[in-house]
Amino acid sequence: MAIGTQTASARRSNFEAILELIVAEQTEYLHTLGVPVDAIDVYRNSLIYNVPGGKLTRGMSVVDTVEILKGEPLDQGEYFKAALLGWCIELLQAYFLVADDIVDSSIMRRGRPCWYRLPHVGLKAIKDCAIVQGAVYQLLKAHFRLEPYYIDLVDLFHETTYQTEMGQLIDLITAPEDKVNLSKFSLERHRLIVIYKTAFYSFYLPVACALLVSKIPYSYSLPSGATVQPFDVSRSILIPLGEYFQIQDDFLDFSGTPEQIGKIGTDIVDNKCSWVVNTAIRLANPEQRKILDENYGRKDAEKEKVVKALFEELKIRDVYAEYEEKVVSELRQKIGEIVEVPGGLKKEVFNSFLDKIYKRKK
Ligand code: DMA
Ligand code: MG
Ligand code: MG
Ligand code: MG
Repeated sequence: MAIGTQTASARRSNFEAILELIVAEQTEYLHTLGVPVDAIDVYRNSLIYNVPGGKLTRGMSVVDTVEILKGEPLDQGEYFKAALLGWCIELLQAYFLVADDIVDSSIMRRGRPCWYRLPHVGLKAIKDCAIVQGAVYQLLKAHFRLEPYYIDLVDLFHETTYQTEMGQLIDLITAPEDKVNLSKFSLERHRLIVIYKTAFYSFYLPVACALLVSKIPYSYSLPSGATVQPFDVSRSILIPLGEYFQIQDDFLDFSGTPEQIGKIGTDIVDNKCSWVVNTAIRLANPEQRKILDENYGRKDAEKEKVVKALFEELKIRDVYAEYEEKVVSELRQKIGEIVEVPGGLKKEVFNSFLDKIYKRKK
């Protein structure tokens, strides 16, 4: 079947079918190690609860990117490898989220109680997220250890984990939920948090996995004689793209209606170090800053209204629209500079991400 002719829901169910194979394979593997059936059951339940059920955009973008790079439909083996790497990213994310929910004292995730809040789980969730993280490397080893790029894959997952957890740390110390201190906030700080906490694992990691499994070389020459470093080029586009994506998310949390975004924005009451409040901090005069200091991050609907009104007064919507046009034109420019040669990077890899998120309303 040609690229793009499958419906979105067929693509999703093909991808989901691979998780079933992964769970079955893991179960079988643990059997051969002599792990008792009751322990395997506990493990399997934590996988089933925490890994599927998200948007799967990160995982599926590995498959999309491998397809774009190849320029024709993948055979079964190629599809399996790409999808498996996609699921490794989803497993890594499950690990991040289970731990994040404990640290953030969150109540719900994906419309259900957070894993650690189930009565039979509690802080045993820490063990479960450590096992899920271990499963990533077990899967990489089982399926890629004979590939020349195996160590690069392992290194990529390790490095991305380090970056993401560092982002989590900066986020936590900048915006603790119980202590409002806007003097710690700034657009620069926001940028750092977003890049480390989100952009590396959500945008760069899927494409870097796709480049590795597609055996795109680390460096190649163009007819002009110039040298291209495709991983660096990808990073230079995907990190700002990931930043843009998170800024959209922050903006929608303030501007979107619940019907539109499918959730109720809570960033103001939760004291989030979001792009919106940081932009407001930059624009506010001393009086307006005082209003922010006294009303932001409080569990109080009236105070939330005051903050929202101030955001409108500061014309955050216009600032956002301007920002969006500027960042998108810079990204299009960078993507346009890619020179395509057979076996190398393609503009479509990045345009497909950008097309999916430009002016998104949810
Ligand atoms: C979640 O960040 C972070 C990672 C690395 C998965 P968050 O706490 O800002 O997001 P959420 O609101 O989803 O808990
Ligand atoms: Mg959280
Ligand atoms: Mg968090
Ligand atoms: Mg948000």
